[in-house]
Amino acid sequence: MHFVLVSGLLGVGKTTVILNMMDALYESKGHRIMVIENDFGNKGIDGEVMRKYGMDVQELKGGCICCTLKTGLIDTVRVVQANMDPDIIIVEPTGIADPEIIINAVQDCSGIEIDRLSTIIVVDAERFAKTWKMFERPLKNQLKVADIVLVNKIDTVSDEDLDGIKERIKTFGFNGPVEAVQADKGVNMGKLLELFE
Ligand SMILES: Nc1nc2c(ncn2[C@@H]2O[C@H](COP(=O)(O)OP(=O)(O)O)[C@@H](O)[C@H]2O)c(=O)[nH]1
Ligand SMILES: [Mg+2]
Repeated sequence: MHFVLVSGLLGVGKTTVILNMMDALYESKGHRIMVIENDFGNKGIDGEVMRKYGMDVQELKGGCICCTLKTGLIDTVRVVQANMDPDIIIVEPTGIADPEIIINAVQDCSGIEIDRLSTIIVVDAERFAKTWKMFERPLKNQLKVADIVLVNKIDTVSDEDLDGIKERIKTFGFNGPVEAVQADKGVNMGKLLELFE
């Protein structure tokens, strides 16, 4: 099972990215995907959406999985794997969750078989310039475990702003792939799908 964490601050577009990925992964590649949601933004992945992809959604109630629901997440992943055995489990934690804690928790847990683990970090191009100072610490924590960074909402910024954001991400210590995307229109999402080859 391929465990995929889609992390990033509230409103950056995590759910939009996941919906876009599911279309590509399910419809063109036929992967069986399960999404575990711990983020209750205005745009949720509800049971109806998951049933379209042949699965039922699991909602974790009661807050952030990295703290209060750490064991809740583990149990959920274990049950999902045992009962549904999907090819891919995608977890969307709340914006404030530290992805490293989640990764350590699922890796250390017996009863969960993970062949592959990928961490996708999403940042919001529109808000990045205004918020990076305030969120420097959580951003650095997220980048530490990222396999790929998506700079989302590129429709809202200039090329110059985008260069500045990429530069900042580098100075934060991330040297992996940084992709500029517009998730709500599926623009430039190809590189992300390479994670699933
Ligand atoms: N302009 C623009 N808005 C986007 C894009 N992707 C997502 N959004 C919007 O950003 C908002 C937050 O998206 P959502 O996926 O719910 O973010 P989450 O909280 O990280 O899951 C929604 O209103 C989306 O429609 C994009 O590429 N461009
Ligand atoms: Mg969301």
